[in-house]
Amino acid sequence: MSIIRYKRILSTNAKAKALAEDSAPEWTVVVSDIQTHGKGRMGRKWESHKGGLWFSVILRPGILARSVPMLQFLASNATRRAVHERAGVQAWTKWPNDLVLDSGKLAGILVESKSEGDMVCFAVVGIGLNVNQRMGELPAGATSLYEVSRRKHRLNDLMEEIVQNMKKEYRRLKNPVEIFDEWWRNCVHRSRQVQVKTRSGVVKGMSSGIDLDGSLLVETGEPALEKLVEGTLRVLNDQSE
Ligand code: BT5
Repeated sequence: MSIIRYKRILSTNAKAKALAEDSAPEWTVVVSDIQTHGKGRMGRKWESHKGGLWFSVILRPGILARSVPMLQFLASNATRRAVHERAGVQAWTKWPNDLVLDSGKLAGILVESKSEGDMVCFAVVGIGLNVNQRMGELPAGATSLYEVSRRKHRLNDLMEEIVQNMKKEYRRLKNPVEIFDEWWRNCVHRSRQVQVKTRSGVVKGMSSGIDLDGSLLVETGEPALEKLVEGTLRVLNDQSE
């Protein structure tokens, strides 16, 4: 694994994409102390002050373009396990790309890729993990490892563990059922009532599973099952919400 380190950068994903276009090998990692234009999904901003772990990994997985969402689930599993093993914190996965604790959003993942025909040329897996920031340094609705464990963690150890876990998970891409199973077993909204805002409206119902293409299955009763390919999810506390 070759690691390229910055003190400050616009976005590690943007840099990793440029390097991948320039033939950088698989498992090249770009990491920065600060991102000035950290990216979330759908043009959202990712706040990336000092104290968090902001990095991107270049992959050349040789998979079909339609299988790219799998990488998001693979990276979530790898990050969840590293956080447990290295920091002793038990986080939950949340569809489609978050790790959460009771106190808020701990991490977000942004996968960007380039395809030729049906096949992926490269994918960049960007991981943002709130580590040593204190409450006042975090955006609303966010939490950090420091906030739950009350101790500082080494960013580099966490990053190396996440990348090692991704490497271990990599061969599962041929049998993604295992990736989705692990993700679903640790999902915060498994069989719970949820509300999902999608581009075409709001869907409410019981979150009942993940399809092999990464879609969320929601039992609404009208029709019985909706399959959502994108959206922003909120877990409802009870059926009356
Ligand atoms: C994500 O988007 O959760 C994907 C975030 C990926 C960030 C990594 S950092 C390394 C790499 N380089 C990049 O430029 N990006 C990747 P999304 O699901 O759209 O969530 C974005 C929303 O999360 C924002 O609209 C805020 O509400 C919230 N948010 C922003 N910064 C946050 C933070 N540090 N912690 C928790 N929540 C945050």
